[in-house]
Amino acid sequence: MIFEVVTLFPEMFASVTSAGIIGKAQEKGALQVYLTDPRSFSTDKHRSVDDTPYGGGAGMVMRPEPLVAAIEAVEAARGPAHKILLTPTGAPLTQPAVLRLATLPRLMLVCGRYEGMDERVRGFCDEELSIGDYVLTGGELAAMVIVDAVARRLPGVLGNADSAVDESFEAGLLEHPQYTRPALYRGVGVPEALLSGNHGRIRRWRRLQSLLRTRDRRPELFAKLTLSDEDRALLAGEEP
Ligand code: 6GU
Repeated sequence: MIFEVVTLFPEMFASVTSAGIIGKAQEKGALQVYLTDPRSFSTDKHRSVDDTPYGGGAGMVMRPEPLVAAIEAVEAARGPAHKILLTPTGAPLTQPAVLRLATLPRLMLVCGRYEGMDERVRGFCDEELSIGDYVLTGGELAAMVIVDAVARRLPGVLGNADSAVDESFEAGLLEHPQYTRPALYRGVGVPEALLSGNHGRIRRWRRLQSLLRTRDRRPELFAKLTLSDEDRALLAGEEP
């Protein structure tokens, strides 16, 4: 997977590209991150990338020319990409969207900054995404979230053991609680089912915990679930 990031702050991406699992994946060749700064495509003598808003008001607006020139230069250099504009007005990022993006060969993440960007840039992108209902100073952190979430779905990035971990979230459920040693920690024990050695019981306990957590913490996700007969029995009994 090739990630093309168009950003006025390429240095912000050093933490993602050099550290941890994503850094290793890059060394292994599972993914590549190219950074392109629209400022280098600004043609005026001050290399400006923003201007005052038509109609007046506070703040500055990103000019369309340097951004679109950067988008076009990236595609001319390395080929067409699926172009995502990062904006708080975009569609919310979800795990199904992450899985869809992970199937594409080349993603371009276009980061906005300042108070906003000229509306006409939208026409040059394929979709708009937001990472949640809060406002960031720019799209960079959102782009890093997407790189991380998509990268961990690519073949060879995680070990097999890790890659199964979010299957339940992808099924619309929150993950069940996990425990490791010691069996008693500051007076708190480990649920007996997990110590039982009974694989059927452990699986049912985990399933019930996922269902209960989702019901209690994320009722809007729970409402969308299609419960199996076993799920209903587990919830009715509430103790496997
Ligand atoms: Cl993609 N950009 C900005 N500026 N703020 C956000 C966001 C994106 N997603 C959530 N908040």
